[in-house]
Amino acid sequence: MPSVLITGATSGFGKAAAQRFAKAGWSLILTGRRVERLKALEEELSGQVPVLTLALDVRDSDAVTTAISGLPEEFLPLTCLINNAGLALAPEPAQKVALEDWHTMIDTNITGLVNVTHAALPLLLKTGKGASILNLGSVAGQWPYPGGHVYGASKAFVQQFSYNLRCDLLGTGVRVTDLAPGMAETEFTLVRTKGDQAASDALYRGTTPLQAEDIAEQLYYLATLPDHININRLEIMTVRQAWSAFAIDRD
Ligand code: NDP
Ligand code: 8X3
Repeated sequence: MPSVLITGATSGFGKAAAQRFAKAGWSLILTGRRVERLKALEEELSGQVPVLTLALDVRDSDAVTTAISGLPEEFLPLTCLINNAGLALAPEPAQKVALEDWHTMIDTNITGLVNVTHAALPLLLKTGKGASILNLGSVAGQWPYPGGHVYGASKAFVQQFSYNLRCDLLGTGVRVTDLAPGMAETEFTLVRTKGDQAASDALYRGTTPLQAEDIAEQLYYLATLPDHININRLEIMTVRQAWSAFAIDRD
């Protein structure tokens, strides 16, 4: 039975991915900080497949290394790592943002992602052919927009780190993909606005954002491609989102 390790499984894409992979019979290793949500997901899915929940902050490299290097045999070989845990904060212009918010994004989206990757790599290499690392990037990693500052830059890191990993993993059979979604309705905007439900609802109102299940379907597709295929980057948007014109400062 293949197994998948999903970071940030307590909400949004991670939770939907857990449900999608469970439907296909994969063993699940689910992580996140909110223990009650992990337990609820375990209760929901453990009737279908083996589920291991690990309460983990991806920023804590010692905890990450200990947890992943100590995975029980029942959950090995590890076939897929989904580096999904991440967040945006502070939608205000850069000059108005608290430094702490920038640090939190860097610590989670960059340091957390490399912590988990470093810990899981030996297991994925052992699996070899058919194994995958699926990194959640974002359209914000390639396309700048006001208020994107460190969030977009952290997702640009995810893209380049994914590509560079591909170079080093050449010949091992391990695939790496930067999956870059556009606007998707999850708790993402609630987190970004520090709990402003009205702002979150307003962003998604009157349009058709991607849903978490849409991204889970892409993750499952990427993880189950024939083992000689590597999709390097997959950018996906709702048809109701597109780029906009350059902004111009005028007198
Ligand atoms: P959610 O806020 O719904 O989910 C984020 C998940 O990340 C939660 O499960 C949360 O779990 C986890 N997480 C956050 N910080 C940490 C941490 N320090 N340690 C461990 N887990 C953490 O957002 P999405 O599902 O939308 O986002 C998932 C990923 O997709 C993120 O990387 C995001 O940047 C990216 N993305 C989102 C888009 C969108 O529009 N929604 C578009 C493009 C990319 P907990 O709080 O329990 O720790
Ligand atoms: C989240 C999508 O458009 O808010 O990564 O940057 S967007």
